Amino acid sequence: MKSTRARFGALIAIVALPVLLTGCSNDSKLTRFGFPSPATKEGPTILTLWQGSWIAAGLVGILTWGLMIWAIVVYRRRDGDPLPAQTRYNVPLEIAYTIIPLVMVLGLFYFTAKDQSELTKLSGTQTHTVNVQGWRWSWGFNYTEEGAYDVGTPAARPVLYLPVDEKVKFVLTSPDVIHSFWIPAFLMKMDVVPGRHNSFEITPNKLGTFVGKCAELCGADHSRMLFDVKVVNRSEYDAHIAELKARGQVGLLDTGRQKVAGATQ
Ligand SMILES: [Cu+2]
Repeated sequence: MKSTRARFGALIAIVALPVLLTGCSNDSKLTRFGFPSPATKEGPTILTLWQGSWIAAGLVGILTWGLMIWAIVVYRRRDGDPLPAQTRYNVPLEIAYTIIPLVMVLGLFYFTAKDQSELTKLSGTQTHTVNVQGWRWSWGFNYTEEGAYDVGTPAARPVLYLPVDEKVKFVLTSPDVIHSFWIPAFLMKMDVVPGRHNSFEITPNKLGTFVGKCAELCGADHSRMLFDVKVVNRSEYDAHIAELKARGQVGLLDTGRQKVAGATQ
């Protein structure tokens, strides 16, 4: 019996070790459970929710698998053992395994709802507003305050410029079907729904070039709905806007697919 307990203890240690190690080491893809390093001020809130959910799930998994393996090993039928008494309809046990998962689901719901309402709140204090238009099969960006736009095609992916450390509000519109505006490094995505103006605010705080894509299967060329995001200094941003204007991309984009003048609300 003693050796069985020792083996069980070793098993738990092996299962728990990666979890404990990931909790102790520095920031890496492993400790982020596969998430990219957040490139926005809001990113750490989303990352913490993701990590917390995985750690909670891992602990529940270890406890559940541990108890199962323990029961299987310690109480296994040995040669000559009679069939044990078969128990069923244990009401306290059934109440317990109804209530415990309910509490866990409510816990996950509470933290998710709390963070989500914080992340989708519109403060109205943004410095820039970008009307993002997604259509089959590319994207257009209206820099509303600046009065300039950029537009892409699947072959020439558009580039969204954002100044670092300045809050931007995205207003998402679609003239055709549902798309989803996703910049993985921002740890945030939102559906682009025809007939709706979905919005969120974000403050990019890392310089660099990031990939953006459509995250809603929208048809044959869905996978070609790519764009780049360049988070740059303010001077570089202003220069880019001036360049768009010099190319004649002034005012609001009207691709002929929809009226966008009302998309700044
Ligand atoms: Cu799409």
